[in-house]
Amino acid sequence: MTRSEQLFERAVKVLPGGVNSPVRAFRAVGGKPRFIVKGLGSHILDEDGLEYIDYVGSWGPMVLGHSHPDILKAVYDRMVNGLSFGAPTALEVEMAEKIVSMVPNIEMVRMVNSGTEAVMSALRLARGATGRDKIIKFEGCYHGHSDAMLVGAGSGALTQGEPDSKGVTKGAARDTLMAQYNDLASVECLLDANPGEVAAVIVEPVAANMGVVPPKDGFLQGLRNLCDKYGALLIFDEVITGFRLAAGGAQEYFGVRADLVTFGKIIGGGMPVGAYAGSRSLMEQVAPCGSVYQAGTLSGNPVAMAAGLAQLQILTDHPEIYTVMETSAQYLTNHLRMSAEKHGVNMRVNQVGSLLCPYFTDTPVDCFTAAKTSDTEKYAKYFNQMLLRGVYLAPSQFEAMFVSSAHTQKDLQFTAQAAEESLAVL
Ligand code: KE4
Repeated sequence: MTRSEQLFERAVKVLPGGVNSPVRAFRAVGGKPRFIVKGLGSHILDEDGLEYIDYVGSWGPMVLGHSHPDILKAVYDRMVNGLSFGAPTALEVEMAEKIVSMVPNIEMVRMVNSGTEAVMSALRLARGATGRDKIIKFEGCYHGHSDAMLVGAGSGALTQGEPDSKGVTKGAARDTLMAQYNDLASVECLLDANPGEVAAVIVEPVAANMGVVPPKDGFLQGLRNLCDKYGALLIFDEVITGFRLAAGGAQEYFGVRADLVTFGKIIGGGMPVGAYAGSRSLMEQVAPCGSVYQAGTLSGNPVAMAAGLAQLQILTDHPEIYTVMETSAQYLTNHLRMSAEKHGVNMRVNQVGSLLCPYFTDTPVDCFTAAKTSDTEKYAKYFNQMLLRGVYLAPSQFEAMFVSSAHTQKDLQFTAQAAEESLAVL
């Protein structure tokens, strides 16, 4: 038995499925998960000494790669003075100021501890601010595991085929309406059918939990216009796209204004962090200055702030990183397409910025229905062939490949070669 297998045997006795988050269990791709012991730059090392080029990157946070020296130093320098106080620290102010300076259309931020918490809180604020109950989300989009969002959810829920989770009561799900991504008519139909009742439309500006599905031209602006017409708030869930597509996230990248924006992942630099942000008039409705309650023991934790701030500072100081990452993702996309064509494999590759996803289908993937035509069995074979060759991809068809600034030209060439060999034997 390998060390990972030994650890997994122990893990399944004390952790549901042997993991602390379902997608990590490799159930969609077969085999047993690799237990990771170290990360450096674009590479990770497992317990058996096997090294991989990492395209999961902790599902997005490691945009600069693993163990970036500036981030590690910031964490060390902070932690030697204490880990958590439950009292204000200067770092929380600096983090909020940093986010406000980087992201368009926001004046205030509240820090929380995960993307789930950020979304849950933003939805409560939208309902409190509008006095309306209903929320429109998109089938296949994932916004964390709060009850109201586990309806037609993507990511791990979709991976294991249960987009509607047990344990979510009818009452909790009743006010969640489902639209289709890239289909404005499906949104207007719901707004028309629920006049004066929709508090917000929440959307992933790039749907990165059904693989990677870009917004069609006009889709996001169309949502903006519909929200203005029907008096609903537009929430951009930027837990993935925030600070990844651009320093200002999807609002900057697509030039569309949201009313509330949620963040996670990158702003923590690898530590548990989430945030939601918006105008002063909206955010000052949050306790203690407003009547929308939200709280958290470790919200704004100084060590997490130190890690996140260090990462955001590097992104601010080196805007060229965004071009480098997009170019890297385009290189991989082009080589995947060429290799698939050469070996007669039905594959569509979607790419936006540093996000990409190969789908095993000959259908253009521009919506959730199309994403589901992908041959997930073939994806599993591809995943395992790549893993064998030292390339660590998402163990699910319905996740993104995350390119970082740490992926070198050598990594990209190695990955392209591994993909060529893998597709040849599918
Ligand atoms: P967390 O609670 O996992 O920090 O964030 C939830 C969330 C909210 N919104 C979006 C757009 C997200 O992608 C996520 C979480 N992303 C998944 C990966 N697709 C997390 C990985 C996992 O669940 O293990």
